[in-house]
Amino acid sequence: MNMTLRYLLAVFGVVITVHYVLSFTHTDYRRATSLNSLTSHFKGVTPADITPIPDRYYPPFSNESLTVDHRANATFVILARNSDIDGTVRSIREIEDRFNRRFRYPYVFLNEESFSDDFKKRVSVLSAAKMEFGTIPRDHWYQPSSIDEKKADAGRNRMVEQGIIYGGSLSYRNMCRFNSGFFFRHPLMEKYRWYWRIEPDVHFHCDIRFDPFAYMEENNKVYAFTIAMYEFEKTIPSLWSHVKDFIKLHPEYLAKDNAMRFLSDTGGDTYNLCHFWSNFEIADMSFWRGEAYTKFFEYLDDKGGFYYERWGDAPVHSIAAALFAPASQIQFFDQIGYEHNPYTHCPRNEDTWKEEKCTCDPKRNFDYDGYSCMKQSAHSANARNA
Ligand SMILES: Nc1nc2c(ncn2[C@@H]2O[C@H](COP(=O)(O)OP(=O)(O)O)[C@@H](O)[C@H]2O)c(=O)[nH]1
Ligand SMILES: [Mg+2]
Repeated sequence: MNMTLRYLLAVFGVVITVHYVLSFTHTDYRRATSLNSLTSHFKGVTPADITPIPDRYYPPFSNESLTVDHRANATFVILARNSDIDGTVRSIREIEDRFNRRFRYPYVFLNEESFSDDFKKRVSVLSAAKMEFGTIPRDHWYQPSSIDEKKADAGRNRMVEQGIIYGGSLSYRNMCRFNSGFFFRHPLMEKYRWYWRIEPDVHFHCDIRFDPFAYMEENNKVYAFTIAMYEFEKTIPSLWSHVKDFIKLHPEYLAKDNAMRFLSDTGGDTYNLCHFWSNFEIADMSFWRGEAYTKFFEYLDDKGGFYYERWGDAPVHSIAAALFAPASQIQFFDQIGYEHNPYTHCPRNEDTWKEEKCTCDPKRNFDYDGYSCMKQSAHSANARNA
């Protein structure tokens, strides 16, 4: 073997050794150089990019106890009825096991009626974190007197005839309006900036060893999702025209580099029905409490569509996040395996799926479903320079 060849082999050997040592000792490095993340840069715009979470968001733990002191000003929020107790217990058990036994973020439970002693007792044994139970002020929940009840009743009947899910339900409409415009104004929520919305009977399929709140705060994110899909058009027939009117009235609220392309395939003329599935949300309440969203919600509420039609909090939140925040502030968390019947987001990154001991089947990941809006969400989530 001549000298040059020997020299080249020696250099090659050193590079390979360093690569393996770094892969073994540095999670960040392994993620950044794994085939999955290298190829993802060449996949074009579908589906949404996966941003690796740097190691510093994975705090070390000893004996499962909290060893970090930079927790965000954040809480879980769970809207539930007393009759939702069994599903609520199951959801909390899972988020505790997968995440919160390490982080101990507090919980706020909200209900338009007072929570029963049995409800409080059964959830309180599940976590060492603080739990608070709030009753929702009447005017934050019930149909306002400004709504024409005859028209609302006719709207409900029409939707029942059309076979629309929850079409005839008044309580569902109260819930959607509350989640759109009021949960972040509840006195128990006022002291917090960040929230993670959880519903009864959802599933967290993977360990979540990083702190999504800290990640979002430090990376200037506003809204995070795991599942994006199409809305039933018949529940929001007039919503988009009101959105367009509002934008004409208040063009100053449109963010530069917003995610209109997630919402519209026609430059804003028509709504493509894509929205983030809001039963999972991690977000910054200062966005909802800010001027743009406050005016937006008041404008929509005044149109009465929460009752005359059946506007969901998912399209309302999603449209606002996509238009009033830059696309780079919307975060897709591939790392969080999440299920709300009937759909599951299972991490696409195989390293995550393995390391976080996921129970979901990657083959049944909703991201790849024709009904998913992941294609469009590539336009909104995780700008590469974030
Ligand atoms: N307190 C209360 N919570 C409700 C009511 N209706 C729905 N919820 C809660 O609102 C959330 C969404 O309701 P859900 O029935 O899961 O709607 P879906 O996910 O759209 O099918 C869940 O957290 C429910 O527990 C209600 O009338 N009162
Ligand atoms: Mg639900």
